[in-house]
Amino acid sequence: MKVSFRWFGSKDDSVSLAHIKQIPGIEGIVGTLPDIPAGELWPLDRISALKEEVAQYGLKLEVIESVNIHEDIKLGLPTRDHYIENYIATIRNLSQIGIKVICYNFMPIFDWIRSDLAKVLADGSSVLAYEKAKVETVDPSILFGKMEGEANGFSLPGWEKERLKLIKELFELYKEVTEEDLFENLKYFLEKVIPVAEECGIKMAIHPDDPPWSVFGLPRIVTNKENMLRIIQLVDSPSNGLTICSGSLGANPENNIPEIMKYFCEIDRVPFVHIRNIKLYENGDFEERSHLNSDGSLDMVEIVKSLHAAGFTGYFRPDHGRMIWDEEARPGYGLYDRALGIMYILGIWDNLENLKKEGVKCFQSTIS
Ligand code: DNO
Ligand code: MN
Repeated sequence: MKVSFRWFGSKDDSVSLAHIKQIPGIEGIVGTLPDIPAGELWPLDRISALKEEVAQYGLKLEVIESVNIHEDIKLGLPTRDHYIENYIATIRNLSQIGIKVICYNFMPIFDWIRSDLAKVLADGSSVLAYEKAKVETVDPSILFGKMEGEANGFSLPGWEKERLKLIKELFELYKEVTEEDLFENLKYFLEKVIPVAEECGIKMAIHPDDPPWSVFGLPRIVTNKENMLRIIQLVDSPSNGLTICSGSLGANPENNIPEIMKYFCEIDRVPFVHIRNIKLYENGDFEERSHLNSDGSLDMVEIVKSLHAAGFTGYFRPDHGRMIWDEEARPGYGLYDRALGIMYILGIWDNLENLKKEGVKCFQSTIS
C-alpha cells in the first residue's frame, strides 16, 4: 500500500509540502491543477512543473485527483467529442510525467454534497456533515452560495464557479437524463478513453458518488457494488478501475465496505482507495469523524484487514479530516487530522504485517 496525501498546489492549499513530508510513512502527493476548467487540456509544462515542485520534497506524484469530466460528456451532447479529445490528450500528457492513476467522478453538476461544512462536535472539532432534511428542502443554487461562503475562502473541489454559474441551465438539461442514460454516456466515454489509458500505462479510477444516492433529482450511478461491477464491465480492461472511498459509499449502510474493498481488490480493479470514517444516524443524516473505529459507524479495522488480505498494493490516502487544533484550511483538507488518520491506518497495517509474518490468518470474513 502506497501512502499518499491530497494537495491542491502551493497557491490553493494552506498545507505545505514541507509539512506533508514530515508525516511518517508518506510517499507521495495526490495532485491536481485546480484552475483548469473541466473539459480543457492539461498542458505538459504545468504538469511537469507540479511534479518537479513535489519532487523537491522527496515526494512522488503518481496520482491525479481529479481530471474532471465536462458536463457535455455526462449529458451525452454532440459536443462531447471535443472534450473527450482533450481528455485523451491530457491522459497522454500525464503519462509522460509518470502518472499512474487518474481519479475522476461521474456525478452530474456537483461533486460531493454536504449541508454543513463546519459542524462543531462535542470535543470542539468541526466536520463536514449531511442533514437529509436540509439538503432535500433547499434550492441547490442557494446551497451552493452557502457552501462557497463557508469554504474559508477556498473554492471547493468539484464546485468550480465557472461550472456552477450555469447551474439553472444544467438542471434543465439533466431533466431528461435517466440513470440508464448516464451509464450509456459513461460507456461512450470509457470506450474512447480506456484504450489510450491502457496504452499509456495509466489506470482510470472512478470515485463513488457522495452521498451514494440521487440528490436534487439528479441521476447518480456510482452508488453500490452492483453498479460498480457494471461500470468496470462497460469496458473490460485493467485500466478501467475504481477509487473505493469508504466514507462516500459508507453513507449507505447497505454498502458493506470491507466486502466491497476485498472483492474489487481481488479482481485487481482498485488502483486507489480513500479511507475515512463517518457517523451514521438512523434518519439518514451523517457526519465525518476521525479515523478511529469507535468514533464512527464504519469498521476501519475490518476495512484495512480486507485490503491487507487482498494484498492491496495500490495508493491510499486519508480522505476528509476534521478541523482540529485551530487549524484554518480548506474544509476537510487540513493537515492534522488527516496525518492522524494515516498513523492510525498504518498502525493497523503494520500489526497485520506482523501477524502475517507469524503465520496468523486474521481476516475473519463475514462475507457469504
Ligand atoms: C470525497 C472526495 C471527492 C473526490 C472526487 C473525485 O470523498 O474524495 O471529492 O475527490 O469526487 O473526483
Ligand atoms: Mn473520497
